[in-house]
Amino acid sequence: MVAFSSAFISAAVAALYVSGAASAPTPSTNGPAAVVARAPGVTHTVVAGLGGLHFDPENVVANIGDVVEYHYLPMNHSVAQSSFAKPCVPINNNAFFSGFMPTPSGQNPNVFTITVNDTQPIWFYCSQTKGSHCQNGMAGVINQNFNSPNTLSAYKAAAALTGTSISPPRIGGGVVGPNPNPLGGF
Ligand SMILES: *[C@@H]1O[C@H](CO)[C@@H](O)[C@H](O)[C@H]1NC(C)=O
Ligand SMILES: *[C@@H]1O[C@H](CO)[C@@H](O)[C@H](O)[C@H]1NC(C)=O
Ligand SMILES: [Cu+2]
Repeated sequence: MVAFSSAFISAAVAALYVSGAASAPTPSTNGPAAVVARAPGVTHTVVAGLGGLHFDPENVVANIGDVVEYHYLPMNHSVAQSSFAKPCVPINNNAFFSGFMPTPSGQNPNVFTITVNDTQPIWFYCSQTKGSHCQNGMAGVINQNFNSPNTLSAYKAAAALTGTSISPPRIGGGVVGPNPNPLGGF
């Protein structure tokens, strides 16, 4: 997916460059804007269970409109949304939740995708209680505020002190769909 996205962006940028060069021999006010423009819905792949009880990457920087696509490795992970203040429990009744993705081997045939709607930090965790995944570091963040004490390491430290995890009441807040690259290795 990363390779595909990069190629796609490269193609898009090349197309902008070519069209800009063809139509604008001298710099115009439209030039810089065209270069800054990016493909909508750039996809960030996050792999649940890569390197043990871990999301990889676990600290994602995404723009509004980007998509975060969660892939699942063995054994039986989920992704759920919490607040910073209360790790390992749903942020509210509308917390996004992928459901559990039991995966005996390889990658799960499904992925869970969420759309980034704003620039606020989004905290996520695996709600698997068997093995205490969240308490053992299976947590991550999208758009951490790097000027804030609310860091991922602070979140994980607080998570480790929670007794157990709670799953959101229902799957939602994102889309469960077919894995676009189920045989891709991580
Ligand atoms: C996956 O984990 C959930 C939550 O612990 C559990 O309810 C479910 O039975 C598990 N599925 C499998 C196939 O182990
Ligand atoms: C973004 O907005 C959509 C539509 O309202 C919502 O379903 C989704 O959960 C939101 N994404 C996040 C990460 O909250
Ligand atoms: Cu897990």
